[in-house]
Amino acid sequence: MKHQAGGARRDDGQIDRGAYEVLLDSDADGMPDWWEFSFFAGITPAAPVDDPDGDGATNWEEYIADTIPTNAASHFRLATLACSSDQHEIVIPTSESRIYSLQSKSTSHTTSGWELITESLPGNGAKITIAVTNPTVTGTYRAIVEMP
Ligand SMILES: [Ca+2]
Ligand SMILES: [Ca+2]
Ligand SMILES: [Ca+2]
Repeated sequence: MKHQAGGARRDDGQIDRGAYEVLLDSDADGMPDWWEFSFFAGITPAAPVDDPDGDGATNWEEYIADTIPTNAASHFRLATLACSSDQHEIVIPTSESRIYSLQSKSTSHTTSGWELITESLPGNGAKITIAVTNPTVTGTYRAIVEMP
């Protein structure tokens, strides 16, 4: 079982605004029952490592990213990368219920790790463009999606 902050909801004709809500995970695979039921015909057909829509993201990754595990067009990855000498534009598809970070790693500094560009960026359900001005990096960008 997992807990998460609860929001207001109608329950038996009353408004329930509990501080925490229990997420049942009857088969203990990391994905809550409500999520498995909403996309699959029960809680056991959806193994975390399966990729039934063939988009390269496992069911567990689609749950974390809040993408649709039965739609190959719905997946989390950098959508566009426009580069010029003075600006890189990184486009990330987002969900309103997730937060995002962007990191970069230079190929010119072989010992350096990932450097943070921005973090705790709330999603809005649309594509978010992050402009990296005066980029010094020749290398790789990566986006990270997390639950709030
Ligand atoms: Ca489960
Ligand atoms: Ca998938
Ligand atoms: Ca998908």
